Amino acid sequence: NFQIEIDGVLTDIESTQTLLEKCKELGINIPTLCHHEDLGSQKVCGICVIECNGELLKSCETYPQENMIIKTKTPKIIEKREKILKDIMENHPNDCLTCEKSKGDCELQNISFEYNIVNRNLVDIRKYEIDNSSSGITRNMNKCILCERCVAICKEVQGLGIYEVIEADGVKEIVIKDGKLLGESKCVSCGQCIKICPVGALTEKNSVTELNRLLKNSQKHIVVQIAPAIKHTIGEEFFITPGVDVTSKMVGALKKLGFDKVFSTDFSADVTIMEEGTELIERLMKGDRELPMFTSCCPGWVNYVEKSYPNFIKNLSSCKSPQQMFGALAKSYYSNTLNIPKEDIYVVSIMPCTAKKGESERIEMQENGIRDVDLVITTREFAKLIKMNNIDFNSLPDDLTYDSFMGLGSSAGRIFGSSGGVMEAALRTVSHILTDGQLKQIEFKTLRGFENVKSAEIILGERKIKVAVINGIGSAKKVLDAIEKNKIYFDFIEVMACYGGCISGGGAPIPDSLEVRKSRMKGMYLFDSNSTLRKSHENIEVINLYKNYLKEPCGHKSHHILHTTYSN
Ligand code: HC1
Ligand code: SF4
Ligand code: SF4
Repeated sequence: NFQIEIDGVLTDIESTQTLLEKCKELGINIPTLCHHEDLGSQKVCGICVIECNGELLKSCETYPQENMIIKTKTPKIIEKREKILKDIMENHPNDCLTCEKSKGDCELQNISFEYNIVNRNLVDIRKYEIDNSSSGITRNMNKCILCERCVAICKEVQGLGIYEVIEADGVKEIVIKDGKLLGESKCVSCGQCIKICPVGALTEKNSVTELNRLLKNSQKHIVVQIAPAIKHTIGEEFFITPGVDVTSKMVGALKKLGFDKVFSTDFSADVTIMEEGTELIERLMKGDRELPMFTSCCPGWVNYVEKSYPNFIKNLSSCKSPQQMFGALAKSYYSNTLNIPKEDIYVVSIMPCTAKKGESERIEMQENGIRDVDLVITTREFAKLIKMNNIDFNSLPDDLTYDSFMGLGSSAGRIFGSSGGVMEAALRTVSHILTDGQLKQIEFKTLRGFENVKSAEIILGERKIKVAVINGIGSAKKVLDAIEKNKIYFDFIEVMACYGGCISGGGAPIPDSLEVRKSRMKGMYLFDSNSTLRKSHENIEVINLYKNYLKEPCGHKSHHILHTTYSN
């Protein structure tokens, strides 16, 4: 360890700590455009310079030495940062007013504001075609500032490596490997690169403009479902602490926006548990289908299996995701019960996920041209919709609930949004069935949290089952390789493509640091521990669905409406 001087104050610093890390710890603001706490490798932008014994050094790659005297805001530093920002701005389009990352999510805009740098480009400097080939992501390389964060997160965290850096004649570019468009590549649409891109070069495909128009003009009966994670994250867009459940305000906003019915995906998550739990028991008992069974609710994960590990397609549960189950039930059960033709019903989803857009467009998720889910917006787009319509979110009432009869969800359905939650919800119901209600355990805490791979052995009546929960595509790859080589065995595996589960989805509010994600997860489990309805099979709206319509889980009608097939 060393003792060094930073801005005139003596401080202790570990030899392995960079000066950037130390300054952040001391609360000294050092701007960064390429460095990010989730990543390690890229050190390219240079804006984090500090003065060390009179010399300018990048703080992200400088480690302490004897007798260091550090200054963090001298005229020399400011001049260097201004120069870097001006160079970037000279090559940056001047369309901040319409940029998706405007209003706080663009780090370049925020830092430029702080350093009083104005983008004065009057000519159109665009040279790249905008890549709209992906169902979930728009890639506009005209805005790219070459920070390499997208390259790093996709390779280091997600284990995919869709992007690469190339350099020719001194010109650097970020491209998709093999010269492909994003939609043609093995990208799973997880959207993690969108959240980490400091500018508007990577954004979700915009569906909010279309939805806003529809809400004002359409004659259709428009129903909306809200994913579990939204309830604990949308508040952040309105300065509410991460994790706080803002269900009532959200319902209030959706009513004001003109939706005919406001429902919850927690309801169809409970239905998923009935179907997936039954499917698991069938696979375990009959032994005639492949184990392990994988959850199928995360479309990023399903995309990954289809594109990169097709041998495991047979292991995916045949259940549609809760989003799609909701849509399919809206166009059958709901349509029949209220006598509204399904052609006249328009289903909107609010999801924390960019891959959900593509899931809703799949050919398997429609019948005779009628889609289960008609349009998906992300959490960030939902916030935009509220702001576009001048709704004061914080002043909305605190006593509103969802409409019946597809609005009630158990807290098992709610915890779907956190890594480990789908597994825990399934175990609550599967254990009830297999032990005739004898196993009283509700909480499976070893399966919660941010560890890459969590596992447990659970005795259910006569049988011991081995389960695992996987956080992120990068970790899934390692487990799949080990299963293929017969090095490990599991009966049932939950996989979520995003680190922490849907609370960290590609459509979540920005920024979503680990600290923010932890608060979101905590909020979700707090809701669960305070709930009096903690098991999917005890949800009265689900019981009524089976009594009045489906008859039994995995029965004939369920198979037709709620189950699916995969392709490669
Ligand atoms: Fe999810 Fe799911 S939990 S996938 O994370 O199974 O997106 O929140 O809606 O469908 O319920 C997302 C969240 C969501 C589905 C459920
Ligand atoms: Fe990689 Fe996910 Fe971005 Fe696709 S969406 S490029 S898989 S990080
Ligand atoms: Fe950085 Fe975004 Fe460009 Fe990727 S696309 S290099 S994250 S600016």
